[in-house]
Amino acid sequence: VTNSSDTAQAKSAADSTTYLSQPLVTNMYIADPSAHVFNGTVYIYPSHDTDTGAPEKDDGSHFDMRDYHIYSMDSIPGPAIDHGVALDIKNIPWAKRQLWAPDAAFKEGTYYLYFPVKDKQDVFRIGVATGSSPISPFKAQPNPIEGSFSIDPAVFMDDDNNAYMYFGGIWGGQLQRWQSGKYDSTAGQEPTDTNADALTAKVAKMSKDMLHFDGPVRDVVIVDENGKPLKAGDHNRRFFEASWMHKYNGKYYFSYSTGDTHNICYAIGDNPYGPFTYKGIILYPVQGWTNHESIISFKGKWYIFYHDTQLSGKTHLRNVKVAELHYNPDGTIVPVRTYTG
Ligand code: FUB
Repeated sequence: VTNSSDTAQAKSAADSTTYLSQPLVTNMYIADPSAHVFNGTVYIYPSHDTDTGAPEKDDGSHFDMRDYHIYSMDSIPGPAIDHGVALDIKNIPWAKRQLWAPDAAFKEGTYYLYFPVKDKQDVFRIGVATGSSPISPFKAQPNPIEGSFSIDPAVFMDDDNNAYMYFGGIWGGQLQRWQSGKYDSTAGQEPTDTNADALTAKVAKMSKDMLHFDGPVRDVVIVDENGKPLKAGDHNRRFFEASWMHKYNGKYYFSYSTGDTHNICYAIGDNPYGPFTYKGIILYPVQGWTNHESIISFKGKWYIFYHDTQLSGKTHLRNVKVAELHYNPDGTIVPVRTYTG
């Protein structure tokens, strides 16, 4: 027999063992948090999840987002302040639907908001919008970035002021449809030969004005401990989506989601183009199908931002969280487990 107070205590105990960190924002569903430190403040550039009734499919139709809100935090874990709508799909002239995971960058007085969205032909492209503050409202360029495709842009500003965009996502993110260099809507989700090299993320150097690609789009090659590219059948380690780049002790850490196996993994390289050697899992699976990370240093500590579905229990209505990250003396990352359900 339990009374209501016993029940409340039991629930609270279950919650604390299931979720080892709590949502930063509880009045809206947000996901895909790209965190940056600008002028000593943490800004989060997330997707804004909504339920439009779009059906749940492998092509990700149920992630049917229409605008972005930006959040700021003076300290971690918050509070996170909502700065309202920063960009609405109706103000992106070439966009049709599905405003997915964004990122932001700053250069010479201008803030850049990068975003993937399907164009009028239902093909994902990557666009850019500019503003004068980290929370701006942002004004979209009239066309997508020339030569861009697929989803999940992550723009990394190196110490020498050169910027690189990492991008791509397979399955609903359409990366597999660009293998020949031209869009092929009939391409399967992944190579059928499990011993073929896995599809992988793309990287392009950004032009000085941050609005174009400067040079070719290259593969982000991730190799195993023997120097061989990861294979298509290696679903626990191969790239799926959610690229992020951060630098630690002069090394380049490329992180990503493995999608259907739900890990956030990382690989280390000596330069922004790689190759990157696979090192392990950073964040074990959370509640919900997707996960999407960003990694920053703030006030002398390292953090990983990510999402799960604690608030809704629905895969397309997500909430953002943060956990501290720790590095071993050899530069490897201590894996984080935030969900014990
Ligand atoms: O939010 C829609 C998509 O789900 C993102 O672009 C992916 O990274 C995944 O989180």
